[in-house]
Amino acid sequence: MHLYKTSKGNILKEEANYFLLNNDWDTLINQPDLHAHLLQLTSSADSITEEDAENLINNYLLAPIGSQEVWAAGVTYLRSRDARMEESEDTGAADCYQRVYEAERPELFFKSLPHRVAGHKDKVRIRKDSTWNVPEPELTLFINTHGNIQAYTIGNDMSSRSIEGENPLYLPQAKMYERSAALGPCLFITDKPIDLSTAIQMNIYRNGMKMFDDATTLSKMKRTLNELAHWLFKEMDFIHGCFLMTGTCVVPPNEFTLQENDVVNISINGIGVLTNTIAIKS
Ligand code: DO4
Ligand code: MG
Repeated sequence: MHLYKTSKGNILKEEANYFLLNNDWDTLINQPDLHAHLLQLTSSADSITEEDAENLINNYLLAPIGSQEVWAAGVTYLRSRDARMEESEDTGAADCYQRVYEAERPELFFKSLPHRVAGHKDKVRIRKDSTWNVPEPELTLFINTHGNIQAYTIGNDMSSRSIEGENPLYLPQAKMYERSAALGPCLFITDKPIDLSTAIQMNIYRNGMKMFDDATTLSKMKRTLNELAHWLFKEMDFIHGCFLMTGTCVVPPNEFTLQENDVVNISINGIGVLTNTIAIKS
């Protein structure tokens, strides 16, 4: 099932049926068993027409986040390890990416507070002091307060490759700035773990022309999703649960950098498409 957050209520799509749930988002999603909870709600919630639901989703959609922090994992795919090693080869820091790729402890970093997160069709930013900018398409987990993965969404971990490539200690500046994270369009809730043969795809358009298009599957990830959740929850409590981006596996060629007004579409089969337009601080 798919759960959309809108400014006029939360829309649950379960098979061909739509329901309007006027519940507080944090309470609604942070359940011990979200799938069972939502199924139970369908018996008492107001069902609405497909037309009304689509109107709300098309015109009032918000990022599917409440008070949760957004965290991210890095270097979870070989493609990401190779890209980091290339961008940092002049600074002698390349080796740290090889080591973290092989280590038991994953790279985990704080990505965003909720108020900095963009939703579907919102603008995301590139930094003015960065010369090499890319979107990172990432399967993103919603993990409840007990540390259990309850839902999936699409994430865009906007990144400055020039700043991180200059020195890995600049990672927070490469990764954390206003509108550097996007989530959406909805939460995908299933009672089974997501199928790792699921495709993740990203394309980028400039002035209507396709500049980049590539895809892979989640099965290429070196680590398991539960392993990433487990490490994040080792010494952290999340009272409303949290979101965890799981790392990128699709990287544009090294000569590519984003420009203002580029349009980035990230799709994950079964979840949907997350679209964002690139902006620069005015
Ligand atoms: O090591 C830097 C971050 C890597 C990352 O964001 C990714 O692999 O997705
Ligand atoms: Mg990333």
